[in-house]
Amino acid sequence: MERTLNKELPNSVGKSVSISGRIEVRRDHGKLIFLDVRDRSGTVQVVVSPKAPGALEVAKDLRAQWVVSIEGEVKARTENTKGEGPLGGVELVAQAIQVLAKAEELPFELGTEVNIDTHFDHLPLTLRSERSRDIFTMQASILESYRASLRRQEFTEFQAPALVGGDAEGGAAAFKVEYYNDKTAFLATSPQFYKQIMVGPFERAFTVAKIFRAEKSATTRHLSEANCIDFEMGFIDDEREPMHVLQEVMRDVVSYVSKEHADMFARFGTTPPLIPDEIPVLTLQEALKTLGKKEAPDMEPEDERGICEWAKKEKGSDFVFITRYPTKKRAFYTYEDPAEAPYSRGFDLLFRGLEINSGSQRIHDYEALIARMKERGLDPEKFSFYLQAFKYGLPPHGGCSTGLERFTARMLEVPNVKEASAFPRDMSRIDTRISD
Ligand code: AMO
Repeated sequence: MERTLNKELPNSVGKSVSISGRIEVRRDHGKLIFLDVRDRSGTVQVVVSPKAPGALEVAKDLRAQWVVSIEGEVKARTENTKGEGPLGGVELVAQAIQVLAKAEELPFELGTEVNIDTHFDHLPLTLRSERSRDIFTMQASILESYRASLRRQEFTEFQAPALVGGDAEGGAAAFKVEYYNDKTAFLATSPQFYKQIMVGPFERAFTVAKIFRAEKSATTRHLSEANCIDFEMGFIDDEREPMHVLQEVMRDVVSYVSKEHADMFARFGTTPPLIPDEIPVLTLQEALKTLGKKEAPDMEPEDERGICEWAKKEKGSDFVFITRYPTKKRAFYTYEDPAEAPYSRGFDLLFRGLEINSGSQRIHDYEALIARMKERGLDPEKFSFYLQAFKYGLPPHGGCSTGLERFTARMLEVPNVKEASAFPRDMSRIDTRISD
């Protein structure tokens, strides 16, 4: 019999159908066995009774996570036996059960809270939990709406390389890779150079890129491999223009996920983010002053949390921009207007206590860029490929990068960014633990 998806069962009352899915729970009630069977469209209750002795015999062996096909008749449940969820109004009375895959006894009940390392050790299993499904459904929605917003704003998507000849950030630690002819290559720390080059052909370009960071940071904010959504745009006057595009993206994403995933926000005990008409913008020194702190070249994680609390309370915003970081604290390609020195045209976007995006206006003048490289002790010869973009003329431009895992984690107020990476890599793990 052809497969019917669980979501179709409310339209199939009285009919005989075949469903396929995974057993979430088996409950024994006297002579009856109840199964909760999940497929991609939802979970439905199956009743197995002695009226179908063959099915009952199979059902006695079934356990959580077994994969089955079940034929039976769809019945409406009465008002006082209705279950939870959108399919709680119907059940399938089993006539025959076929086992497609058995599962060994689980190391713990799925959905119960386990230590985060135990969760990561068992990802092929734990990713099946409702919590993980929610996180990665949310992530997919964020990415989809982020892309749609950039396309609407006339950006063209391109694919950036993951294998590169050097480190684009001139400072971030890179992973080395053995390349041909004894050449060392690196895993990209950022698609930075490539998105700037793509301003040449497209004026407005974006990419969803893997970034690899070898910093020895064992925190709840750092992954060794992350996904970033990077855009770059030409013909700007200053950093306010990419900030404005980013603000529109954030508004589009928030609007989409608020509409699509109200139930998820509730399950995670949070609410859709607040985003006012204009996201508040503070210079670094204004932010520190607001927090009652002395002048400093950067913000500590506790300052990021503090200023986000302020923005929420005083400005009704879960987002806040911080601008005017000292030029020397930013990447070498960051533009500094002489009138604004020693502060640069870089910015960060903080969201619910964490930096999720970083960007700037860039140096677009060839000679000025070479001068800045030399100032930083970087050899322009090593950047000759990238420098061609400037040698042959690039308009004033700027852009930024959002960390997808950080954005997802803060969207659902998940405390550890690693939980928002389906297969997290960090100092102690590539799928399995590197060492104990
Ligand atoms: P930056 O290094 O700030 O800027 O990275 C941009 C964004 O990427 C995310 N991110 C990370 N997420 C998880 N783990 C990490 N180790 C990690 N490192 C970075 C953060 C961060 O805000 N080229 C510039 C961007 C630009 O100027 O356009 C850059 O790479 O969310």
